[in-house]
Amino acid sequence: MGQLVIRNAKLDTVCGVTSKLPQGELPEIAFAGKSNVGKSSLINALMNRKELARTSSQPGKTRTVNFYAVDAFVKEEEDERTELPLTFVDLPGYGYAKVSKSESEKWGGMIENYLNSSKALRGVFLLLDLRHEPSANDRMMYDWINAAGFEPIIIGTKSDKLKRSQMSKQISVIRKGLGAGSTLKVLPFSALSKDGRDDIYREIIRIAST
Ligand SMILES: Nc1nc2c(ncn2[C@@H]2O[C@H](COP(=O)(O)OP(=O)(O)OP(=O)(O)O)[C@@H](O)[C@H]2O)c(=O)[nH]1
Ligand SMILES: [Mg+2]
Repeated sequence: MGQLVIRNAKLDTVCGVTSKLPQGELPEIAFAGKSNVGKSSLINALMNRKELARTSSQPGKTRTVNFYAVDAFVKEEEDERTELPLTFVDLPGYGYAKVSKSESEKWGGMIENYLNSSKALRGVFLLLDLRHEPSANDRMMYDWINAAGFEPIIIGTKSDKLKRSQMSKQISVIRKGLGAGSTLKVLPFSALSKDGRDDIYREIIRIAST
């Protein structure tokens, strides 16, 4: 399989609770997960940009659905190229305690509506902190993704905070917590070291080319 090369990326559309979702034609890859899990950091790492997606030590930073236009191609063997323009979708983080219940319900509605109504959505990555057991909200998001007809791919974030020897145990903890079997993909990733990025690029090529 070829290698994904991202030439350029820019923030294209920002949707609040009341905005109409864009009707883009390019394949959309969405990133979901609780607040502070590392969605924006992952998207920056994938786009090779330090701060295109805003990150913060303060949770609840991304309160909108942000669409990034990604100019990419797949570098095949023999130096051949296949253009693969994409849209990355940074979903608002859930489970942030300081947000009122009514506001977090609005976000939930926005995420669920997006998952069920986007015609261009091809795949959803669900980010979970590799160190922790999935929460009730994580399980709900996992169920929403499945219910919308997508096979979630889990990214276990902040892998730099774990010893390599602890990783496979944590992958089992995550699968068990979600009630999933060994076929569920769980990819460890670190935004600090970029470890695991190539595996995610490979999944993106697979998702976007089918
Ligand atoms: N050590 C470590 N820290 C990380 C990693 N990824 C993200 N962080 C840190 O975790 C915090 C939250 O990261 P964000 O990328 O803003 O998280 P988010 O999921 O976009 O959060 P919301 O926008 O609130 O939903 C920041 O302080 C990041 O620097 C990682 O792989 N390793
Ligand atoms: Mg964010």
